[in-house]
Amino acid sequence: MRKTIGLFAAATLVLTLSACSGGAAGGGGGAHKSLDQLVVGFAQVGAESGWRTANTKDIQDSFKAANIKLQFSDAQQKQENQIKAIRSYIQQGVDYIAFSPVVQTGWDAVLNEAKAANIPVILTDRAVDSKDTSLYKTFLGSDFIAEGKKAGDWLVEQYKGSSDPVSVVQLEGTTGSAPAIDRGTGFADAIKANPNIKVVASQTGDFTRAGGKQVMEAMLKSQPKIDVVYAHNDDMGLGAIEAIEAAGKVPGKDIKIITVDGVKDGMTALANGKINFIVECSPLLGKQLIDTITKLNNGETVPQRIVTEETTFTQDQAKEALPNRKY
Ligand code: GYE
Repeated sequence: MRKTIGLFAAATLVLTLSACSGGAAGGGGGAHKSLDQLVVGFAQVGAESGWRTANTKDIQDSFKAANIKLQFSDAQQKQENQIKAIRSYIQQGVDYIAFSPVVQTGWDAVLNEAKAANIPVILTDRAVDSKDTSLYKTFLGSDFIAEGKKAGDWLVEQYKGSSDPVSVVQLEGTTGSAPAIDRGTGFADAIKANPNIKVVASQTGDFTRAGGKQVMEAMLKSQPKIDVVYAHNDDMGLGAIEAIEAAGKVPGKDIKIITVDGVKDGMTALANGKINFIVECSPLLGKQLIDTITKLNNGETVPQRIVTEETTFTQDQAKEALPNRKY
């Protein structure tokens, strides 16, 4: 009898092992577990903006609703903290790792460690510039180049038919981050056929309100003429509004303001006429992340890139959208 049980146990072990290695193509280490047995480690960038706060809340709420255990860490916008968090998730042997890379470069070593441990990685919100795409299962989030382009297209449209010089100052996001690089590229591309529209100064405000205010104060002093502010997120635009008002100018009138995100404070400023145009970037990535994990866990393959759908808002559209805005 004991021998029979022993043989049965051995056969089960072989079956389990083969199920694991078979599932590695799709779901890696977690392929044979049910969702409520999974542990997912999420390494967040920080809490730098209204967007980030909404993103964190949406991810935490989505995991709760799906009954999947979430280990969450906040890197305070430092890459070394994010790498530490990812290493500790690898050590704990979590089933999946998701993270929003604060900057684009410098991830290959830690991602190779996750791969060696057979833990699938999902990039949310921001991309890495690694050539080796086998280091992550998918990248889900916005198309930041398209966002920058929408901002530039709107500006070109405003000055259509005029060749008067238009001086733009740009408040960049975190240096080296995918959204800062791509929103700059998309915008430059959209305005390049109009030599009268020029970016006269461009500096990072690190995606924070305080950063945007500080940079704007300095630019108001150093630039003889500013017609337009293009801020890579709402928070920096809101900081710029404070600086513009303190300098005795009217934001939205004396100086036009374009931002990206569409969080509540940004949309309120847009509805009140202090911002002129917002390109939406949705922070609600929780559902997509859960869907992706569910698919991988079932051994299904997922596309290498999942793009979030987004719109843009004028002042009138903001008034209309505000009452139903979730974040
Ligand atoms: O636009 C900004 C945040 O990575 C898309 O990060 C995100 C950006 C977002 O701090 O507000």
